[in-house]
Amino acid sequence: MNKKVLVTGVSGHLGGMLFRTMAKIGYSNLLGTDLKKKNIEKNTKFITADLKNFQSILKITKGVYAIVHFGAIPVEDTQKNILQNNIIGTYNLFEAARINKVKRVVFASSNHAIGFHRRTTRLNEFSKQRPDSHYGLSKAFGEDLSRLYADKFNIKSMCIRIGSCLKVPEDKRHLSTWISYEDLTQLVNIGIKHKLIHHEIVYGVSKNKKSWWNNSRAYMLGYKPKDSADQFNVNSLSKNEYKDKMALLFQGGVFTSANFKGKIKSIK
Ligand code: 15L
Repeated sequence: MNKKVLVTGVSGHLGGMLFRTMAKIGYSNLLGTDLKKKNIEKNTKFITADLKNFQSILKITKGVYAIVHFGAIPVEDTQKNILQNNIIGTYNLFEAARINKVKRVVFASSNHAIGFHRRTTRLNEFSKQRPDSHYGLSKAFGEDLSRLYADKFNIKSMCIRIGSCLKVPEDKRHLSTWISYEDLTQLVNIGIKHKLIHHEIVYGVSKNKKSWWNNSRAYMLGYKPKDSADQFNVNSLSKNEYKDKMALLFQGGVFTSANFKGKIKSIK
């Protein structure tokens, strides 16, 4: 594709990975952005910008066809930091996209938007959001914001509720939540190119037997995961999370038990 695609958060783990893999699968007009330039290969286009600064986002979204939005704090943080970086940052991005007539956004949502669902509940694209943290709440907000901008302004979007995107699974929870770099790249590519997308929620997960998510909507859109957590040796995976009994009950794991003051029994 030679239309201009902006990737936010390219100095980070997944934004950086996508910036590299998308160039390899034929995106010839990529622009990367982040707060600081880190691990960016030579001969790639990069502009330093702060998502909190609307004017600078307005500038870098000019002439852009699609945005792959991975620029955010990727874990739990203070309410203030999440509000500024993830919520206001995402709002600025969509508003700039509307003004500059960007056609598509692929939004990096997270399993933490649905983290307070129990591990025994199988979810699909219609399942209720149940954020497990300020971070998860910012992802739920991004999903709703993108739905508003799709319905009201016809900016097509795909929200990927990413499980655990790592080179290899590292603990037992990842047997359910893991997604490989290649499979995530495939989903992002569908989000940019699929003709029938309006607003989509899909799960960013490989073909894991133990997955908690019915990802049939992603399959309908053509997703064919190549990898599976099943291929890894369970015995070599870290069992550390098993010290936290509450985390074991809920899909969001340790994000649910951190600072928990509620009643586990009441969370059905
Ligand atoms: C996420 O959304 C985080 O960005 C990542 O650091 C992991 O915690 C992942 O979810 C996960 O749930 O494994």
